Amino acid sequence: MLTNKNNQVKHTVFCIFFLIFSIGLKAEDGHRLWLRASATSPVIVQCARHSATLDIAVNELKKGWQGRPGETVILKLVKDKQLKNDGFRLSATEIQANSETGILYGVYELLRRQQTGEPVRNELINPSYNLRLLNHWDNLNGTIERGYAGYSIFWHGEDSLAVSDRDKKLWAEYARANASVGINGSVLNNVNASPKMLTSEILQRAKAIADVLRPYGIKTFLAVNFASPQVIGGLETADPLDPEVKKWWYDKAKEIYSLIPDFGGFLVKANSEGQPGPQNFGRTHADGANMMADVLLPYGGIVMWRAFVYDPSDEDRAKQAYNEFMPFDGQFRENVIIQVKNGPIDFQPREPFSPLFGAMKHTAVMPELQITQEYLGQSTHLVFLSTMWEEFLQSDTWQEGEGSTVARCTDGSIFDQKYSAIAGVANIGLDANWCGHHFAQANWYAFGRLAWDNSLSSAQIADEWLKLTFKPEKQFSPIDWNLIFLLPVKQMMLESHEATVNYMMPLGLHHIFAANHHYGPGPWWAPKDWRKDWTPPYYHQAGDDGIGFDRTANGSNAVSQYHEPLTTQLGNLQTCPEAYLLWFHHLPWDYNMKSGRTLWDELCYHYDEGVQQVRQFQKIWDKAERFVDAERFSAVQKKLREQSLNAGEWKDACLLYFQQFSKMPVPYELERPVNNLETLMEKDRRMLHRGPTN
Ligand code: GCW
Repeated sequence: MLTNKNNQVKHTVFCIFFLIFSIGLKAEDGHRLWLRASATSPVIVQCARHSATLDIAVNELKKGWQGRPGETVILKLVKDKQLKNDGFRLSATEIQANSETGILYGVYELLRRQQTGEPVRNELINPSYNLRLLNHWDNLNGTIERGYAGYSIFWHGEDSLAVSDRDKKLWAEYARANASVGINGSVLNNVNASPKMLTSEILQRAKAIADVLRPYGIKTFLAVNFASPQVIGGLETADPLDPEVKKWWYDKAKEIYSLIPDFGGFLVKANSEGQPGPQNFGRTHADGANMMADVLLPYGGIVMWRAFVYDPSDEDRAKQAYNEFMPFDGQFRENVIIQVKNGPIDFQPREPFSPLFGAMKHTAVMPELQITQEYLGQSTHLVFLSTMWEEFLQSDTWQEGEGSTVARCTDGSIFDQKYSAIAGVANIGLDANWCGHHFAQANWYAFGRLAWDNSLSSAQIADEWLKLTFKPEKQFSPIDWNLIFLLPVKQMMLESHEATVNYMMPLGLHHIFAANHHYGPGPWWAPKDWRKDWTPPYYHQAGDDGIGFDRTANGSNAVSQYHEPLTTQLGNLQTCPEAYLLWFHHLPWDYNMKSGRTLWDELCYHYDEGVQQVRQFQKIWDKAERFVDAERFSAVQKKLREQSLNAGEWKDACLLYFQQFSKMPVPYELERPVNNLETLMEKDRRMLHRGPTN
């Protein structure tokens, strides 16, 4: 009897426990991003004024307050010279700012601290960059160039321009997520811009989007096609010095500002990969950018002119943007910013920084990062990009002596520039979880946090994001949560970029993707009639004599575009970091590495290490199962399995292909290849029709 009763009690306890457990882990589709927390106690908010932005700030505090119950929080607009733009002063009970958006950012900061347990002291917090922008490569037909998370949240087709409540709800959620990490601008369409973007019908929809984004402090920008005056304006030319062309842009700007009074400006991809530009009319990049800048100036608008230009010439692609833009340094208007990709080629898994950073001393330069993982496993591979961006931002250009990091060269600390900015190519689409992979949300988050504070560490960002995104709503043993979830999963995130570099292109290898999908390996891919600079052999230069692109003085001399001591350091085998070795040097297969191994063996070790790292990630994730709701757990688990499989394919494809030249064995202590080269090449051939590599 007693035993029965005991059993019953045990059973009831178990049921209650089970109930709490399963409630705590209710399925999540990831739509709430890092904004899952809700208030645990009441708060009184004092704010002297009402406005759309301030009302959002007050509501956020009430909805998310986790501080002392019944506390009074004061939101105060001030005139404080120490505060830059959207900066704010923060204490546990008061936020002061010069602008309403500053107040909003202060509120999100305070709530984040409460949720992550970070202390709040009396602090003054200013953003690193004035403009912190997302670039959406969204086409008007709803597709997204290099998008891996479904269709566009902004555009559903040119015959589908009416704005629905669903659209508005989603745009508001998007704006809120951006504001919560400090992003304050969105370019709504692809840099490969349709001229139709500037037609009056499409601009109406842009206005509707801008109206939803505005209260969250987000300015709207548009990517424009340089030939628009010809294509939609019916003019005979788009020559930037032609008076009629100028007038066309002048009238267009007037129309845009009548719809969107706080419109931010234009983003332009000109004379790049087939896009029209001033050079089509015998004019220069400066002529083109300045004409647009003059048109936007009266309204306070800016032009972001991209430096991503290269031709199929004999010149090393890595040198071309520098060659093209340096002669114009100092010739651009004050409201032009040259937008430069982090590396000199194209968002590769690892690149040295572009030599344009710091070198253009009389022109504002802004970094362009790629949040969408075009070359980093798209929405299948778990790759936390923050470490890569941190490495880039902290790279020393030496342009104004030691410590002239890319961060300091672009945020106004070193060069006096009216506008400072940073852009990230968005990874956002209509998928329920916005980014395709639950962990890809961390890259959106990290971009915003680094744009706000370019000195943050990736460890800090990962820590915040994991707590906000995964902390179970029900209490678990904090020790277990820390030891089994937070610490190992954070470690996994921090290692994930290096792991990907290892299994894709270690030691400075780059652009060895098959065809145009930019997903799987294709070191062999080189159709005879194709542009050489769009084929992997152009980049890896593998042959019987060795591997790597010689960019020393004996080769393309790209090293000369860097400031000393970098030119010497990168050009010298003793001092060139091994992470960039094959970016700058062509070396024999038996070259002696620092480890004592031959170059060939070292390559094998890196590829193998990458595969082992992903296997380790799988274990970490599987162990963390009880701390994650079933829906997100299994989605990530499945993607990790695929990543593991792909990592193995990368390793086998590259090693078996390169082995044809090295003629050396994969070190016997390493696992043997499990895929045949022919099978992998055949897999790639089936994807060929997708188009060119670029
Ligand atoms: O790397 C290339 C991408 C293109 C992209 C281009 C660019 C928008 O493959 O899809 O076009 O970069 O940045 O302009």
